[in-house]
Amino acid sequence: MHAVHHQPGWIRRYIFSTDHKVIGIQFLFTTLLMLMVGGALALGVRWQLAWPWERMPILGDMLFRTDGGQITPEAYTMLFTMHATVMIFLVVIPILAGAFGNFLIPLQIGAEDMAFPTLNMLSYWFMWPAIGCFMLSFAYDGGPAAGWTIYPVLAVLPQAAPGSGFAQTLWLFGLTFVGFSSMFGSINYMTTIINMRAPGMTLFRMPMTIWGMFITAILQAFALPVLTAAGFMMLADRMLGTTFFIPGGLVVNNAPATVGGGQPLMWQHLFWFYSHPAVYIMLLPAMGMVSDMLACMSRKPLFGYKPMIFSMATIAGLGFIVWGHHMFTSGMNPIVGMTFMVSTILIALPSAIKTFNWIGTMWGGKLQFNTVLLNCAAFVSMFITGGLSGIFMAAVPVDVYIHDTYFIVAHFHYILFGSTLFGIFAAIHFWFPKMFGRMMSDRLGQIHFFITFAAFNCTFFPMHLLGIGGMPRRYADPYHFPYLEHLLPLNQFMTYAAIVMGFAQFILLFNFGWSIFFGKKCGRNPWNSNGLEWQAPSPPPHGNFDVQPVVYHGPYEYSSPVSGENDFLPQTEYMPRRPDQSQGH
Ligand code: HEM
Ligand SMILES: [Cu+2]
Repeated sequence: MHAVHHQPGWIRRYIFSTDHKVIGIQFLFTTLLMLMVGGALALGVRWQLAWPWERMPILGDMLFRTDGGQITPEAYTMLFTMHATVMIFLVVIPILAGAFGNFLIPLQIGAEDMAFPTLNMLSYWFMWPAIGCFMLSFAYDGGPAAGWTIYPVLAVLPQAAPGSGFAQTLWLFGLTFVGFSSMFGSINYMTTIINMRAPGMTLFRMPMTIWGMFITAILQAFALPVLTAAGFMMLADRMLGTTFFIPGGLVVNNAPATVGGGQPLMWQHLFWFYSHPAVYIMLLPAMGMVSDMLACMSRKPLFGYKPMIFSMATIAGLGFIVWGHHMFTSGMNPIVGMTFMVSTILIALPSAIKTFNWIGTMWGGKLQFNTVLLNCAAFVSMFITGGLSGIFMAAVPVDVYIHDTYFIVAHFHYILFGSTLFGIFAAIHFWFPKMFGRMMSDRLGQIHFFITFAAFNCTFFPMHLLGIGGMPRRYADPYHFPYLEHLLPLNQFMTYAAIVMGFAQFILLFNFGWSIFFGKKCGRNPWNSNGLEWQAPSPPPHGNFDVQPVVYHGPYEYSSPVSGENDFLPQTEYMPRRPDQSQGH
């Protein structure tokens, strides 16, 4: 199907490669590295909440020497700001779209590569200036500290707080670079999925992974420009003297009153107009991948394929009209609040359809109890938990009480860690054989899963209780308030669990690194799966397939009566008519 590819040099092949598989794996390595950085920052946050104002062992003397080895309140603010920044912008978004999107899209639709390979390469390389800006920002006054939501005026006026100086400017540049990276990816994914599908790969024969990536790319393309523009406006406020977000007459830190007629609230609107859709950017690809893996590991067709697609599209559409649920307590008109409340609660409907369909897929299936299935099941159950707390918060009267408490932190960790990250763990184990031609150890995978799953729930479930008990998020010392003092032991328990969870990730990294070199070699289709990617060699060569694949049916023909003694039927195999249909009645 394609001419013999010339062999480019080592640098063009592995560093500045335009091959979607190499770029995907580059994204994977980079984001796994960033996962460790983000995890370390989180442990810093947990240390402070468990043992506030105590000398931190080993690291404390290195990092906070002038403060007696203690985390300072400014440093605490920086820690949670950068933890969220790293996890959202350098781990979850790029691992889903950048790593798995890149690796899987061309393979699953039967294409040789992406539509714009050079743009694809740039999308990876724009991550590095972003990482550079974010990391460099630590060097200025201890790092940016306005939270990942960078609300004005804290984030706009350099005199507002120590971290609001040059560190915040660097943060905004970092955000701009990841924004470019994501946008390059989105354009590529949309074009590739629309234009480069193999013969026979109609839209409704595409695996759910592709649907997830496709809908995410569209979401990204519509939502991201708003954030980018808002980011430029804030940069202009900081550097060029505009006052988009700066109100007049404000006195901050005894400095002279600010001049300006801007609106700090406008930032919140623009930010959440991007960042609510962004939470689906952080979820839909994982939903897609889990749907594919669950069908394979249950040896059953995906329950309700089209409803699954339509619910994803509905979630994405509704995602654009719910941003105000982050601002219920900002003084909005109750009628507006009610509108946002209703639209938000509506999202529970398509979410529930998806949940029931995943359970329906597993129901009565021949469940293969391996690392992949376990992580997928965790994805589904943690999504239910996180979704339920979402409905609580969506109700205005409830949210007025729990807004900005640890309840919120519980909610989004159940969704982002409990579901997305477990989905990613599953995807790593599932597609690793295709990436490297070897299997990861299932035993190590299961050990990693059980420790992480137990520790995850011990760390995050109590956050619901803290929130209902009134513990605010983002306070360096909540125990300063007598009504929160009794929460200290629970916080210490959570920190122990978080430390166990952090160390358990070394099992994953070890399994990953070891298996690249010493894992059991595998053939093309170790999971007996139907997707096109399993028809290519493991790992696929440059250009992917040895013959142009032709698609005859959807990817979920598991245990079908027509598949003969195999319980699966690859998309490239012709599907004979069912015996009852051939009778002609
Ligand atoms: C049934 C679906 C969901 C509902 C009803 C829902 C509702 C909400 C509401 C009302 C808030 C704001 C609470 C407050 O700050 O007072 C919120 C916060 C949040 N949600 Fe959800 N949510 C849902 C699903 C999701 C999903 C799927 C994700 C991510 C993949 C997610 C991620 C977040 C994040 C990150 C925040 C906090 C942002 C911050 O303040 O830093 N949510 N959610
Ligand atoms: Cu939201």
